[in-house]
Amino acid sequence: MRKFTAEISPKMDGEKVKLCGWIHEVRDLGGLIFLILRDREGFAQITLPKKVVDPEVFSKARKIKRESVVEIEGEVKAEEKAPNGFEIIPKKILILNEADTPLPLDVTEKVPAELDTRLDNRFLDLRRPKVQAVFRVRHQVLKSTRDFLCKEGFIEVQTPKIVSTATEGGTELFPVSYFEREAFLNQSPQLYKQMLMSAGFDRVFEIGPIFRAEQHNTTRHLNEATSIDIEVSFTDHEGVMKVLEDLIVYTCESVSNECEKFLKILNVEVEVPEKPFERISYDEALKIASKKEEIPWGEDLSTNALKLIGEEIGNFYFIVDWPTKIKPFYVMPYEEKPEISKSFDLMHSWLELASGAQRIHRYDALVESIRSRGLNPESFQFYLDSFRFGIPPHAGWGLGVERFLMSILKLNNIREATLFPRDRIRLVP
Ligand code: AMO
Repeated sequence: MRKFTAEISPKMDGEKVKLCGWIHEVRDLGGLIFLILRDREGFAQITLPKKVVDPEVFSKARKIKRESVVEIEGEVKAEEKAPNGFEIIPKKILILNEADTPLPLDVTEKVPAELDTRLDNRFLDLRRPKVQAVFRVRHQVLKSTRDFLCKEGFIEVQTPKIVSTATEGGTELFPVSYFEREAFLNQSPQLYKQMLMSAGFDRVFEIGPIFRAEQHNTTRHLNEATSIDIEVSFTDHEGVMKVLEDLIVYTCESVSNECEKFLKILNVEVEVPEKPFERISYDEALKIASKKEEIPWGEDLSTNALKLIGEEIGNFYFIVDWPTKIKPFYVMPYEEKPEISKSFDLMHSWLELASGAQRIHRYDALVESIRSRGLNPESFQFYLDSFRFGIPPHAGWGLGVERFLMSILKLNNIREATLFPRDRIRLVP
């Protein structure tokens, strides 16, 4: 019997309905009270003319505190002047939970708040339709990702988050105490998704948390992020770049078609990019950057350099063929030119959204590569063993969900794309 506000229309004039939600606003005009009820899907105006409604209901409405949770039963009345063309004349108002005063944050957004105050009171901040809209789009991004990858024959997996080794370099690790040993929170499902190639899964994906002890507090780094990871057997970097391109286009289309209401609230349009995405090599990227900044070959591209490249290339594009020494140990070097690797980053303007590569699949070469990074192959034995008894050539990538949302929704800060962000200073809520 309970309906969402969005399920009610002026055509239902005269029908009895039950609505549940929060009291967004109270407007008391003496002989007439308007309550604005908010639920997940929108708003409804509850109109109480003193002469028409039950006196007990009227006096209850007068005392309701904003953001209290209520259940309202009443009759739909088509009313041109009301938002969405209808109002509800209540027969019964039940206060299910009364809100305290004063509210630490104004849900109606009439009083603006700083991001920190918003995040401190995130449960209230998330009640704001504009904030909630981000997470409705996030839901659609993840749903369409699953749909797409399942359709392409990928198997969804979950790998351990408590692990014994680093994968993406040793400095960004969160240690945890694991009984009498030290363990870490996983930086990436990298080693496990590769082991599943040895296990014969052929094509896997995982959507899960990655943990990075990033020291710098930036608008594009989180300490706990969500990554969409894939790994594919019997293919190379080109093969998985195509999967990534197809996924981005599929997801943008799906968000653009299914999230119209939320995109309107956010006042953004999601552009569906054209395939294939432009590819520039690391060397070409350096050349563009050199107009402003001389970056020695073999060093990472600075944010300023990426901004310049982003301006020139724009939208979605790949930077390919990175120097082997600045990529992780598992990345496959070109046979004929081992100083560069079969690796790529997917960019949106200046923001890195994903990185991936073909992997080294020969045991000896992998041990050598681990050593060359100053790491001890013994710590990786559980992983290395899976390369000794038959592993296909394989490739994969990891795509940051929050970064992807940031780019399509044009958000200024990655924290806006996370329910409860973890950063250098924030551990609660
Ligand atoms: P990489 O370390 O580039 O690659 O991570 C992949 C993607 O994850 C996102 N990401 C982050 N997002 C927010 N805050 C962070 N601190 C953060 N760190 C990473 C980014 C990034 O592009 N194992 C490889 C992937 C692979 O080769 O399969 C990896 O983890 O969007």
